[in-house]
Amino acid sequence: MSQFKFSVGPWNVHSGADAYGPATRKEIDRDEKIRKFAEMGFSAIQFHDDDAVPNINDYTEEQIKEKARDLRKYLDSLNLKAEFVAPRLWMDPHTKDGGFMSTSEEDYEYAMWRAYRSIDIANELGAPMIVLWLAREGTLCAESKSPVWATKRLVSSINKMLEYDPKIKVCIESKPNEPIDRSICGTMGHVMAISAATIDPARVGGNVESAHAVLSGLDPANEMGFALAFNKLFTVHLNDQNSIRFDQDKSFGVENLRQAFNQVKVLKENGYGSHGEYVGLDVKAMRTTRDEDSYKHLQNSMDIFRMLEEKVDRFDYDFQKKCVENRDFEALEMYVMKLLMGEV
Ligand code: 3MF
Ligand code: MG
Repeated sequence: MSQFKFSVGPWNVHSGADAYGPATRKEIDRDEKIRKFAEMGFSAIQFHDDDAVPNINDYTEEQIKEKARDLRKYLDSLNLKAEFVAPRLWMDPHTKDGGFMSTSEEDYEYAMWRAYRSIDIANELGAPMIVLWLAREGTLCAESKSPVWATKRLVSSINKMLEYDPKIKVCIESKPNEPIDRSICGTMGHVMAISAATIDPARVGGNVESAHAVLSGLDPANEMGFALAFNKLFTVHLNDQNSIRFDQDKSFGVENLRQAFNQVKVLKENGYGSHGEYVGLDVKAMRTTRDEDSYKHLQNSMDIFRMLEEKVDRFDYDFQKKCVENRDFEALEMYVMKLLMGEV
């Protein structure tokens, strides 16, 4: 029995459209997805602000809160929690050149409006934090803005969010590139530095996405460990990624099983989840997947996580200790391989 609770976002079930071709599956209604997530055993839902309140630009602040309250009722009826709300700052024309780091004052104001509305929605849904995936924060043309100015802009924007609400936590989902060419906050190291520079570091932490770590050329388990060392791993986005190329969001563990094992291991060894953290998934179905299999990648990811959890439970720490004492890492490595292949 898994000791972890899982979360997922509505965007994890999608129609299969990509930059090179149209949809290959039917769109599924948000509430139907959420009902199915509950049935599959997820405990919480991750939301973008406009997943929670579609067409958010068309409503007043009060109307937005009212719509969020309706959604809360639906979640309650399914015994689901809301994990976080993330301002979607990459679709609207105002966010063409980023939000918090936009050089247009009007577009910056728009980004802050979305951040404040995300906090309002989180409060209505009972979610403790907002997540900032800084999609377009950085440059497409390196000379178009100063990285010093942009970094300071990120800190001051987060400070405004912390001031707006005395309880809300801000969780940065780092990513080194895509859709931006050069991002400002690429890794957990960057996130920890930004956190320390804010007015309330305890409320600013990180979301490690496995694929984003790989895109940075880093090991996802070590990124998680780094944030855990500072008590700042607020959530995770588990998935997998074949090397440094486009962001693939493959099912958890399918590309690099040992790397996935070590992610589960670092989470388990450090009591992740004991303060209400969820094991979040951020996975995409393949374009070839049929309508009837629209949720299979999510089930597979959860199943793989649980199977790896069992492997971690069986991990022989006495043997590991002996190997470390003898500096026999050949034996330790072979033991891990055998464990993963079901040979021990
Ligand atoms: C992109 C992502 C995003 C974020 C999501 C929540 C669309 O690489 O990972 O998924 O996770 O926006 O902030
Ligand atoms: Mg993600």
